[in-house]
Amino acid sequence: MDTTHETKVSETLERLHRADSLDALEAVRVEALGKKGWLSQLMKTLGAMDPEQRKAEGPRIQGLRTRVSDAIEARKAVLEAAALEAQLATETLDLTLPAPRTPQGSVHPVSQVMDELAEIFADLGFSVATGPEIEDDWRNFTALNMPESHPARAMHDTFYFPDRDGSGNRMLLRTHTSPVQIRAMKQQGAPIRIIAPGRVYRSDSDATHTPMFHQIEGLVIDRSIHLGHLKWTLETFLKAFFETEDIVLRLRPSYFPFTEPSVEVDVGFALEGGRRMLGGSGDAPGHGWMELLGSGMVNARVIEMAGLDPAEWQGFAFGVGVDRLAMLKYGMDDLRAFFDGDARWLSHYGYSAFDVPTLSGGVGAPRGVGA
Ligand code: 2U9
Repeated sequence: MDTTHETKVSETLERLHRADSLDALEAVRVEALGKKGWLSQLMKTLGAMDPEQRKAEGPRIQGLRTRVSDAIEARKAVLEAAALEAQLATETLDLTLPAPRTPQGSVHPVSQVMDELAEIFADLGFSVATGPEIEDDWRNFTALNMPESHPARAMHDTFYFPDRDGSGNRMLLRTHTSPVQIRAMKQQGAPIRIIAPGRVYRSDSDATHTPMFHQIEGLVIDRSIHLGHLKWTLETFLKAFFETEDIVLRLRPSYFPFTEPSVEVDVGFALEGGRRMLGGSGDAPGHGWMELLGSGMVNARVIEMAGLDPAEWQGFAFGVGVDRLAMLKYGMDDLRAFFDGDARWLSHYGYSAFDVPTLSGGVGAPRGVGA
């Protein structure tokens, strides 16, 4: 046994025992096991020995190394535990400090208005129906009394797919949500009371038209439904939506292929400081009428094509742009901004998911409406 090496090991173990910080420990480790450390140098001498000598010396030197490195690890564990203890004893956590701010999303005005509408119509006994945005020609046009040659198809210019339906017509992006009502009538029959909210598409683009926009359509089919029911329903809905009793409607004769008679609905407003404020008759001095939505009694041919007997069943339908309703209620003036995804616009016009809801689910309507 080489007593010099044993002495070195004892010395190293002694110094390790005295090392009172991780830095001090590291210094001892480097002196023994660092590149130039005495134990590393000793290990190197093994390479220069002849095989017989190496066989005798190898296990001994390796044993020294193991004793030293085990002792280093053991001391390191003790010092690390002590360092953690010390840190825990001195560090405190102030739970009263404000939490760091995390970016917060908001509810898009279209989603907000959709929710409000679903709630208002739920109170009137309507359920929500949905359907695909890619439709066939029959459900989007023909079943709504717009056969292939019908001129009204031109107003619904849309986006077509190369894929064809069973009749050889190209599939298309729906131009209104009406195909949803056709599906519902065929599946559920009558009576029926539904709203169909969703995205619709037309080849149109300017400040008030985007190629994709949102619609909500309503459909009531029952026995003995008449225009009076339509007028009451629309009036009740608009009063709840705009959160005011002062809503005056004007029903104007119009034409849609899917309704007969067809009625366009205007709402009275007052001009106050250049802003349109809903309320009052549009015929009063300083007032005007603003077109809001389209509606009518469902055309008997549509009822028939949906598989119901028009002698037994009749009803009313209406359609309105959800984006337009949002603009009017919340005062935005450019429809395109709705779909730009600009975070600044969204944080200005978006709604907190935690806002206290009003009766309609809205967050309190400013009475001024967009130009
Ligand atoms: C069925 C039968 C009839 C839905 C109707 C309108 C009138 C209408 C426009 C409002 C603004 C479209 O978003 S808009 O550009 N809609 O004027 N929509 S009646 O009539 C239907 C729907 C389904 C089965």
